[in-house]
Amino acid sequence: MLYHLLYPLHTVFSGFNVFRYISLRGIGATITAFLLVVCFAGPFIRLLQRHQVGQVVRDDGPESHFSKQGVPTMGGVLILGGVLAGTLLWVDLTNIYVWIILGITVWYGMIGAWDDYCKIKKQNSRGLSAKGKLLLQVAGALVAGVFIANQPSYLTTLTIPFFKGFQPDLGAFYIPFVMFVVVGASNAVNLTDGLDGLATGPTVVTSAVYLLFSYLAGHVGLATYLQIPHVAGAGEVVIFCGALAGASLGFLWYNTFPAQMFMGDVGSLSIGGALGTVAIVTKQEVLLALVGGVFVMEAISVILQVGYFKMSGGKRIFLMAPFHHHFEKKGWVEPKVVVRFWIVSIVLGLIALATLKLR
Ligand code: 57M
Repeated sequence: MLYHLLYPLHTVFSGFNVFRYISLRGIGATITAFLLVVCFAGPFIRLLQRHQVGQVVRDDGPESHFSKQGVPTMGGVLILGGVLAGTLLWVDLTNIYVWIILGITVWYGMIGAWDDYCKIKKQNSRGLSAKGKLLLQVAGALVAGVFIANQPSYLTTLTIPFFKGFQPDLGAFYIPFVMFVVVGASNAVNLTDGLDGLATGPTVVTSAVYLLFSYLAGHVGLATYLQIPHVAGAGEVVIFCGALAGASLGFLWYNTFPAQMFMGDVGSLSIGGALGTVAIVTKQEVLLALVGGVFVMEAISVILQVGYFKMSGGKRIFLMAPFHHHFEKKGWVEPKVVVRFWIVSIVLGLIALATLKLR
């Protein structure tokens, strides 16, 4: 909004020329989202407590989690508020990619909020049916995929890290691929969000890395120099990534151990859907598996555990899945598991950035 209100006034006051710069608006969105979440978190937590919006903890999990019963949840509403406010205040509102990303973020947030509401209402950890949730996620990703693939200058090729020359064109199969990435990322973040700050930390890292990817993809000179796909208009996604990083940092202030608030499915599903869509828009789809390696590792641990559990008649590969519970069962205290997963996330983010030059 500020871009439309103040930049045109640069002819009157040259200082407003700065609102043209994506870098400045990205920093503005980050700080705006961070401050909004931090300032409103206290009243929001009290609101959740007043309305008994408290976590229902599964009885088959680690004993250390039983004390978490009743912790205010659905803090993801606050994250979404910060992301929307930060983005809409600083972005070029005519950018279609940002609206597609916001659309997925809100749609997946609504799915998660419904799931959270069902869990709280029924006072059990089941919520929406897995099939129902998946169907709604797939439908949203399909719409986003069709919109993205039909943008005039958008290429349906795949960017493979380390291989500059090899960019296979998926054609019509790009849309199912988009659905796989967006729905997969959403559920991977959802599974990861099982310890205080565990999903929030890698969200900040992934948002920051994709903030840079957005800037590079949207800049024709830099994209050409780095030999990565140029996506006209992707530069505005910097503002969204900044708002997501800022809002997540603000939420982490209250979600770090011992958490005063959980994000709920409203937060985890929307964050994952948003990151998946950003990866598609910036044409760094495959690299999301590296940058978001913690999310991928958690999801794979569940797939392997459940698959082996069923095939072997009840045997387990890990002490418990997702992977973070395995370390809890090994006796690691919760903050140790979380901070070590953050460290892995940061290292993976740095390796992903290095691939820009290692091609
Ligand atoms: C998402 N939700 C947390 C909170 C958060 C197939 C199976 C692996 C599915 C999986 C599952 O149900 N995942 C759901 C994980 C839950 O967190 C809530 O959910 C939101 C995110 N979706 O925002 O509202 C619990 O996680 C803890 N938590 C924190 N701090 C946070 O900041 O401590 C969350 C956020 C919260 C709280 O205790 O209640 C969750 O874990 O349910 N199931 C599991 O993950 C279960 N694993 C399992 O069943 N493994 C079996 C299977 C694979 C055969 C096995 O390995 O043998 C574990 N999760 C729990 N108890 N809580 C174990 C049972």
